[in-house]
Amino acid sequence: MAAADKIPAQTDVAPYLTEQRWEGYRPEQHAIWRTLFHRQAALVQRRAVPAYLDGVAALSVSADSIPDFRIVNDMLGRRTGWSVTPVTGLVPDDVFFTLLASRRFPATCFIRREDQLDYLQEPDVFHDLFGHVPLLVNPVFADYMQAYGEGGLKALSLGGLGRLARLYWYNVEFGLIATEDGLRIYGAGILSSRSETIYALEDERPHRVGFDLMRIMRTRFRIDDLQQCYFVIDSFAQLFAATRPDFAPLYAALDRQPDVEPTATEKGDRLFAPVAPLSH
Ligand code: HBI
Ligand code: FE
Repeated sequence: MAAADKIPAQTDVAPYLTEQRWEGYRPEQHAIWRTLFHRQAALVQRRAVPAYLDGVAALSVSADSIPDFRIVNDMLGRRTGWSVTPVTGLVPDDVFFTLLASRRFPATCFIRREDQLDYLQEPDVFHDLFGHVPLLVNPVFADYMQAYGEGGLKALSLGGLGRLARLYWYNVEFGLIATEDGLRIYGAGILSSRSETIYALEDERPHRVGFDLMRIMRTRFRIDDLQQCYFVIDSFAQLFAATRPDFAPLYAALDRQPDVEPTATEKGDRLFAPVAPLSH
């Protein structure tokens, strides 16, 4: 991604920023957070990458209440210089990338309703704070996310946005990582979903393919169901190193290669077996 020499005219992020107004949450809303937190914390304990669990502990994101961004930011700022920036909802791509490039993570403030505990297509505060923010405590991942924002701004001017969105999807949202204790989860879309946390690691159906940058950028994805394909990195350092070079020649090369369906495998794929079912 790198070399942010073609950043487009300054994007105005201000219209999309909002305030969290933590005092305005109702008790029922904190209760929804608590329910989500309790059931998910138990599941991810043995399934998430240790760096993620370290982040949860460091930020004192807990079951007690919806996190107060001011308190999270105090801690996060001291660790890696990132901050959680409250936004109105899904923001346009240029706004999203501009915020990431300046180490601000756009987070939604609303929490899902009681009848949406298991599934929600748009990001809410549980997805953003429980799923995404803990890994921003990790220095390598923190730098990767900033580089992704810079690469995104560049992709906008190179027609590479669709490719780069796939990279985000298959890593930041739905990534798996091979650790010495076996496969673990680091993608926020998985970590904030009860059914996908179990399915992504333990189900026989989805493919689990070893990280390959070009393979990822050729692979389509669906946003309305459990994934049919996951990609497995060896380390955050591997991810960061692989995405450091200039992507312009890669986008050009990809225009001459066919897309891959998420249900398909290819010659050369390094496939991982699911992990043995965990009791809880
Ligand atoms: N906005 N709030 C928010 N959260 C996202 O994850 C997000 C977004 N806007 C755009 C966007 N993601 C995508 O374009 C990226 O996946 C590339
Ligand atoms: Fe997300």
